[in-house]
Amino acid sequence: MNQVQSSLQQLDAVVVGAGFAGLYQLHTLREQGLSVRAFEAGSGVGGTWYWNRYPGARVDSQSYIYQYWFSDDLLKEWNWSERFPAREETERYLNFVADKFDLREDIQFNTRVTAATYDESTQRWTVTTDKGESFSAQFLVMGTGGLSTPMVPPFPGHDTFKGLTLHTAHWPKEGVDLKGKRVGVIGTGATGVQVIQTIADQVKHLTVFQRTANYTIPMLNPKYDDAMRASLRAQYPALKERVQNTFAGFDYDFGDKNFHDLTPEERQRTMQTLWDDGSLNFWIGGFKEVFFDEAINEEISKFVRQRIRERIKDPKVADKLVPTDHGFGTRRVPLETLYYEAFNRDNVLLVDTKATPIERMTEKGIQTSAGEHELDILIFATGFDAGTGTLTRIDIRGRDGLLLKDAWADGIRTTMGLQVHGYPNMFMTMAPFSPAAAFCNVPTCLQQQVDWITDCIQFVRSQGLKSIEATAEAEAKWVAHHDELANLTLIPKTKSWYMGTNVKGKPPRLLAYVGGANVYRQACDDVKARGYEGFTTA
Ligand code: NA7
Repeated sequence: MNQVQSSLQQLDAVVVGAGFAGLYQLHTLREQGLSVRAFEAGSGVGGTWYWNRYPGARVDSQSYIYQYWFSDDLLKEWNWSERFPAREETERYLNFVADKFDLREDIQFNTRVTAATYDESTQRWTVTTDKGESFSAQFLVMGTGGLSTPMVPPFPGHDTFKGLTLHTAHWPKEGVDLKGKRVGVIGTGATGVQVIQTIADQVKHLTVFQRTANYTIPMLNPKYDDAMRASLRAQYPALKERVQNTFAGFDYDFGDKNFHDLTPEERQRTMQTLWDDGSLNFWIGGFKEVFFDEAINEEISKFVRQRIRERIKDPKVADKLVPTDHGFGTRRVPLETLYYEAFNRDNVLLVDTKATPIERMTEKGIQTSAGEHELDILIFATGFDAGTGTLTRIDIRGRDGLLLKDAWADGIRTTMGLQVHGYPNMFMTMAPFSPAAAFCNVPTCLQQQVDWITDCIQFVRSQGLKSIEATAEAEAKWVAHHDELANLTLIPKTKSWYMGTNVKGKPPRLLAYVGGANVYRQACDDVKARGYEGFTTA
């Protein structure tokens, strides 16, 4: 160990982030007897559910599968109150987990990791924080989340606006009083939908700036009573198994249903049944052809368009809200509750920013090509630099000082989203080219990744080794496999954060592995079973 490193605090592992992945990773590594410290930029645990405090924030996965499976006690003790819990409940759950397993004592809050440098001579990472501290760790796990770097469009005149601007992911803890205010919302993705439907009847006037209309599914969100909870609890062992064996880590799956085998009547009936489930079942438990076959996708899209149109009073408004420029399911499908009814209100105005683009922000509000919209508050529901954004904003330097941002400049590469060649002993969760990056019920895929990382670290230590690293060959093979599958789907034909096209200058590339969470898990298990095939150890 060199002099500089030996003067640093020595740890076995550093975990970055205290959301779903970070909390579990801290727990599993500690259970193995490692000295671990987690760093979290927020003042509390929860990750996404800590930061995104905007009105109406809610989970689009059913609570009974949006949870940890590792502790029977936890499964017994935690009571979900409804099918799709609000942000506050999910944050409470993650706090409950942190308390139950005494995780806080090893989490340093209000601390952002700014740099991590690999030292080849010691085979250790030096991790630096914004508090000016540095730590030396053998292993580094980035639990930094896939949607944690918010994006605000660089509209000219931003600073001239005299009102309040807010990004949904940086919502103040103390809340914002929107009553009696003229509010603008830019963005109609999953976040915008939740904000708009929640605040429409609270504000004096709401102006929604929509660039792309989205397909949505109405959420069915019953409250749970003790009987319902008991019934779900009885299913937990089966559900724990089930979610690991489906395409997207949910309890529902495509199964054997083939759209082309059905008569038109059967198609309509099946679609209606899936629709009535009030969940993402219609999308990722429906027909797999939705991702591959343009004609079938169009038929399914038509069904959804009709369901949307019939709820909107003004046909001109409906023309704007009904998506026509892309196929259903090729971007994230939000669940909604009375979203379209919000646009039937007199105090809500929809502005189509493709027809009348936003030109600039002014002192009073937003100037589009058709005129000025005066606002007191402007909410940016404008999304994130997904997948890579958070990792490339940290000064991560692997072998030969190569900055991760530069390593990815000519194209993203990862080995199963878990490692990058040239960055030994560094692991990632929710990173590009794994299903966790987008096509998964996030806790299912994060637990699988954390378990794999934990086993891998255990393997290195038990063999008396110091490092493990994906080979360039294995990485190239995985990337080629990822790209091949991605290009078989319709997803690359549509602009979305899935493709990185929401970030200026980001080369279009499907971020998430589309082979299925089940297939991915098997691939990860196979690597492990073959003694970490495709990885070199030292
Ligand atoms: P998304 O899904 O990336 O949505 C961002 C929205 O903001 C989307 O409607 C964008 O329109 C819109 N946007 C972004 N920049 C602009 C500009 N310059 N002008 C007008 N409109 C703009 O982010 P979310 O936060 O809703 O959701 C992210 C994920 O979090 C979600 O998928 C869930 O998995 C949880 P566009 O569609 O690009 O035309």
